[in-house]
Parts: sequence; C-alpha cells; structure tokens
Amino acid sequence: MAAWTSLAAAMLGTTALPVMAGTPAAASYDERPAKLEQPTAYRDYERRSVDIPMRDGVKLHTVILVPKGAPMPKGGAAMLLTRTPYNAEEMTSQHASGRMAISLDGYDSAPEVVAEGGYIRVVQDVRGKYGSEGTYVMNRPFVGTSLNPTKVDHATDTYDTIEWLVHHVPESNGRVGILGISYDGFTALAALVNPHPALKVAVPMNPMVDGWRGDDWFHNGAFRQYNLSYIWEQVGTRDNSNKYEVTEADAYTHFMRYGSAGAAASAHGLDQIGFWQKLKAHPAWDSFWQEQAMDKILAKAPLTVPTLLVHSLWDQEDIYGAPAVWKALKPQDKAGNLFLTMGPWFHGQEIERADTLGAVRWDADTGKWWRAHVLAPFLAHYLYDKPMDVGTVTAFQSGTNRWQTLPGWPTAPATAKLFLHADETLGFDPSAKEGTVDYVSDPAKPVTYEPRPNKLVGYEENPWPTWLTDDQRPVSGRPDVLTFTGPVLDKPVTIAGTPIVHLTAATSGTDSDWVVKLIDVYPDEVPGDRAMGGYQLAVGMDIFRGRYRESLSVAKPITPGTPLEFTFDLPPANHVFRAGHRIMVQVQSSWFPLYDRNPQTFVPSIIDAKSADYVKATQKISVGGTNGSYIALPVVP
Ligand code: PG9
Repeated sequence: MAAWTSLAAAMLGTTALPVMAGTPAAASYDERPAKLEQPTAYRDYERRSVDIPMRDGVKLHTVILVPKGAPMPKGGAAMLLTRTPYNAEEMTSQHASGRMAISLDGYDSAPEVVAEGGYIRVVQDVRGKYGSEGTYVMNRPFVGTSLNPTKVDHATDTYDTIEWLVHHVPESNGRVGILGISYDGFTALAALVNPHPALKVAVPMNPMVDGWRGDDWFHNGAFRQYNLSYIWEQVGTRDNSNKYEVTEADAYTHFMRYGSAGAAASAHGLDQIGFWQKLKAHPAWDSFWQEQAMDKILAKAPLTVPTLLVHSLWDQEDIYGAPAVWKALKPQDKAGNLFLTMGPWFHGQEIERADTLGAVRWDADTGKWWRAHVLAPFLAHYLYDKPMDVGTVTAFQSGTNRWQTLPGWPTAPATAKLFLHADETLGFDPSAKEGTVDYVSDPAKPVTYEPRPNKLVGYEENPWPTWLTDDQRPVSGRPDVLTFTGPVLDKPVTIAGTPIVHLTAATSGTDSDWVVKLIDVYPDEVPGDRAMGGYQLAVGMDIFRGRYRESLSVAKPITPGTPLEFTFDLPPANHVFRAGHRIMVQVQSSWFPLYDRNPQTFVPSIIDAKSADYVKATQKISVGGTNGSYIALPVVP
C-alpha cells in the first residue's frame, strides 16, 4: 500500500504521508452509513409514505400518520385528509418530534384536535408538487371547463385518493374528513364536487375561492403584485427551490424601482411561468376567472357533505372566499349541511394561539376556544357519531369580544346609510351641504398599506399576517387620504353583515383606484389598555379598480371630471362600535406596494403600464345632497 501511495504522490507532485496500518482506502473514507435507519420505537404514531395511483396512472405522494398505543376508537379511526401544494413530508415533520400532535403542529393542522380525536392524519402532495408525479397547474381548474383539457382535477384526485385510503388503511373506520387552510381550503372545497361516499365532513378554512374578486391575485381588479414571489416559487419548480430574489430590503423600493408589476415580473423571470402568462392575459373578471370561481362551481349542485366554512374577519389573503361560498350555497342548503364560523383572526390563525390580533386583545384565546367548542365536536359528530351542539353560524362579535351562535348570516341587510359630509365628518343623516371633498393622488407618492419598510410576504418577524389591524393613524394625516369622522357615540352601533360602498367621485384622470376603509376610532384614552388610546382599527377595507365600474369583465376608461358612482362590498363585519368610540371612513387612491399602482391613465394593461402613463389626478368625492357618497351599513337595530 505504501509504495502505491508514494507512486501516486510522485505523479501528483505531493508528499506521501506514511500510510498507517488499518487506514481505510480513500474510496471508503466516508462517515455516513450506507442507509440511515430512523428509529421509531419511541414514536406515538406510525408513519407511512405511499404513492397513490390516480385514475390516469399518476401517483400522488401521501403521508399517513397512524396513532399507535392511543385508545383507537372501537371500529377503527377516522381519517383526516389534507391535500396540499406545500410539501406533505415537511408539513407532517414539524419540530423533529416523536409525538404525532407535535409533529403535526404547523401549517394546516389543529394538532390537539387531531391527536385527542384519535384520528389518522393523511397529508398528500397535490399533482405536480413535491413528491407527487404529474403536471402542475395553479388551483387546477375542473374537468369539463374550457380551462382543463385533461380528465383529472382535484375532485377526481380526491375521489381516487379516498377510494385507495378506505381500502388500504386497515386501522380506519372507513370514514374520511377533509380540512385545510388557504390553497388547502380550496382543495377541501374541490373534494365536494362529486364527493366520494366515504367523505363524511369538510372543513375548508380561509379557502381560495375567486382569485380575481377578492382572494389572492386581485381585489376588484387591483393586482396584488406582492404575489409575484409566490407565483415564481410555486410554479417555477416542483419543490419551490428557486427563490424570488430581491436587491432591496424594502418592497416599496423594489416595486417602485420597476414601475409596473409587469416590469418587475419580467426582470425576475416570470415570463417563463405559464400561470403568470395566463394572469397577465386576464386582467378583467372574464371567463378565465369565472369558470374557476369555487362559489359558482359549488352552487351548481346541492351540498351533500356536511361542511364547516371557516372565515377570518381580518384575513389578509383570502377574505373573499368563505363568505362568497356561504352566500352562494346557503340559500339552497335545504339539508342544513352548511355551517359557518367567523373568527377574529388573521389568515389561518384559527389553529394558533389567538388571544390577540396585532395590537388588539380579545380577552381570551379565541383559537383555542373555537377548536375545542366547534372544530373538535363538529368533526367527531360526523366521523364518530358523537353528539354536537354546534350552531349554524358561530361568529365572534368584535367590540364586545364575545362569541355568538346565530341562526344565519348576515344578521342585518346593509340599509343604514352613513353619509360622508363636506366638512369631513359623517353621519346617518344626509348632510344638507352639497359639494366635493378633493385630494391629489400622485402615483409617485402612493399611500402605503402599512408603514415602511414593507417586507415581501413571509411569516417570520413579519407584520404581514396582522396588517389589516394596523393602526390607520400613520396615513390619516396625509393630504391624499380623506378622513371622515363621526361624533363620539353616546350609544353602541352594531353591524352584522356586509357594508357596501356607494362612492360618487370624479377624477381628472381616465382611470382610478378607490380604497375605502371603515374604521373604529378608540377613545383618546383606554383605561387598562393605553396603547389603544385613539387607535384607528379598520373593521373592513377594500380596493376597487375604477375601470371596472360598469362591468367587472370589461375595462372601460373613466370620463374625466364627471361624478360617477363606484359601488363595491367591503368584507363582512360583526362588530360593535362601542359608546365613546367614533366611526371613521377613509378614502384614498393607492394601497402600495401590496397592490400595483393605477397609472390613472386608461391603458390596455396596467400590469404593463409605461412610466409616462403614471400621472397625478385630482379626485373629487361628491358629498351631501341626494347623490352624495355613503356607506350602506348592516346596522342591527
Ligand atoms: N392563499 C395563500 C396564497 C395563495 C397564493 C398566493 C399567496 C398566498 C395560501 O395558499 O397560502
């Protein structure tokens, strides 16, 4: 051995070291075992990873956690299924734990409910993502629409998955529930289309329902450019391994640098992404979006699977989805299969600690209460025939901070007109003085949706989850933010439904965005919670892109200088403006950098607007008289 080493050294021009007896040859100089064996004896669950064949032969990677030693319910355990584009192996391996409840404690699971309920937990990579084979299409449209030329979609994949599970998981009782948050709420809704007979219950939480109307991609036509990073990462690779790179710590700077969303997207490679090409090609609410709208799809047939829709009242991502499905399905729900929860949460907070939301304190952990009193009994009722007393609607009333069980929703129609006044006050009596309140909207100085520096969507140390409850005072002093404030209330005003904006406005431009915020202004001092003194808490905010005033499907220029009505819903609210508080309405024309700026010049595509298109515009809000601007509130008498 020594001679060879010397020869090798001579050839390589290096000095040969004395070879010690017993030193392994270079080829085996490796400290890794040939195959690492993961111990499992200490685990309270058995982990199985299987690849389930779909009807077209594509195999979907599926993780199955079977509780062991736990008191398996007589007749077997029910299975709780989630279908996700966010990595099943990772979602079921949280905190490197040998305990099922801890291993599941992360995205999409209510771990204590799953563990205490004795459920088998099944999490599957959707087609085309992570461990699953097949092609990937964002929110894969359904078979039978013009958007999907194949014979498979999330409904068929769910059906085939459940069919396999009930025949290959011997510990199961043959019953399956499906639940999930966000995109996984969308896949839970998709399971309701031609459902498998073993699907006994569904809990879609904060589901993606209509990406154009008010979920992740647009709100009433204003583009959520923040999601360029998501589109790049989610569609670019099977395992999301290519990250969207920025060269600025402040997203405001990032997007302002490029001007339009399209320029930012092109500079960051998104022109390679099929979904981005489709999104760009469909800036209006045309058939591309309408054919995918889950509220419309589900309304085509009666709901046959008991379903608990879960809505976060301050959902920064999918604030449109659950209320839209409720509105579309409940009127025809003769079987009483549809239930609704509305909690004081950000997106997905229902499975986390939820005694606060940003600066607001709810006096109790609302997430824990809901999981114990609603989610757990709801699942057990349909999966184990246990009794439940969950009402049709479980709604948190903010202001009084108490849960309500309601027979239906909304409680009140939006008929109480809250008028904006010329002196930037407001009230339920139409102000006699007719006129306009004006401001200049300058795209070079857009109003921010939260104080800078703005961070791209993330969850670590990021205000993203709670921005809808940010104090609105930082912008309320801007000259381009109109702030209408009512008197100090001498008695509570309770709203329980969907406020509707009726804005009459003129612009000097040929296009314009309108952002309207319904705000609860706290008293100047709040004993016991001084940080809330004077706080301006939005109870509902949204944006409307003016070019869709006449039709959401066809963009039309706005006639300059002409007062026109812009009507749109704000998110639902179940709120009490308490005595001592004030009602406030803010109006502005940008919400940056979350939304792309409206150039205020009518152009074919705002996503591809050129720098010369961006012009200042003088906005005139009509107030007073018969056609003055107002918000129709769902006031509970
Ligand atoms: N609804 C969330 C999301 C989807 C698309 C873009 C950004 C966020 C989610 O599924 O997490």
